[in-house]
Amino acid sequence: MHSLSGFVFVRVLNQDPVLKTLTLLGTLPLSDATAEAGSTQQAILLIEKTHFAVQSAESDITHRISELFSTGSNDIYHWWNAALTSGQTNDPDLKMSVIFPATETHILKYSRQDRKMITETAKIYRDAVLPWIECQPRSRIQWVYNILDGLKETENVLFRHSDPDTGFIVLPDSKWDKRTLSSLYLLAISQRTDIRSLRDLRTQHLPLLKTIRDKILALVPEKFPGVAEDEVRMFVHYHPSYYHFHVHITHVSAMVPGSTVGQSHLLDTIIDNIEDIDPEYYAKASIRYALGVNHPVYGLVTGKKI
Ligand code: M7G
Repeated sequence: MHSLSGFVFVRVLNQDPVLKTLTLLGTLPLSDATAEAGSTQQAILLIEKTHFAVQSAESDITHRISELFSTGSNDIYHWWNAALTSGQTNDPDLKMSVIFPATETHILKYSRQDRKMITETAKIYRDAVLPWIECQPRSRIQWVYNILDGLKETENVLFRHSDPDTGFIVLPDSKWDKRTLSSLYLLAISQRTDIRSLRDLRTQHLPLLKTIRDKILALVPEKFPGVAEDEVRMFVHYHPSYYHFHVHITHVSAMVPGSTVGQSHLLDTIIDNIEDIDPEYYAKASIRYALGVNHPVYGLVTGKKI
């Protein structure tokens, strides 16, 4: 997909004035040769206003302001709105992601919804949640296999450790703009296909978890001078959106949308819980987490229908 021509707006799914994001639902024409002429499918457009490029005396942002609209002033204080001249590839105005064709699961995930704190006991996990996870189609994590098999995003791979047990690949998360270090966001994706989530982690996985931790702490300051070892944060989501084991790696000061206290588990704490507290910690624990009420697991855990 190379263009948005033919995008037909349907509705706003979500927006956030603090994060400066807008999520639109629409349709796009199918370009597939087998598709009927004029047929369309649903598309989700995630739009975010970008952070400013690195500033210098020769090319600070004021060089790109084409118009100023005064909105008022008082004594020495002056307020304006401004319009920018057309963008450049090294200083884009928007970061956009398109999901096309988008499934109903994507639409539910990206729609504005209430989030609730709920408790998943080990029994609820075994009886209701695990069977649901096992039914998730493999196609939902096709993008992960594309990365692991070297079919997609190969130019972005920062590190590959090949080993059947402890192997993983590190690359930028699609959320990152790939330039703002204070919002650095990478992913470490395990080569193993048998760890669905935090709940599966046991003593046998400690070498994997520790290898990820140690290699990342060395890798990030080397690849991104300006980010120190003690500014690297590593965590796992429970529930994740994709049930293939991966670790989120961010700058400690990065604001991570959706990644709240109720969803993120620090990698070091996970290692400590398994190593020093109980090898079966994550099989036994009641886990309390935040979940959007559209998520199917919300209904499975609470018994409530939305
Ligand atoms: P998660 O914890 O499973 O779900 O993380 P979350 O979306 O609720 O955080 C999956 C992570 O993979 C997210 O941070 C996504 O931004 C990132 N991601 C998703 N996709 C589809 C891609 C992709 O195709 N490429 C890359 N590089 N990252 C992706």
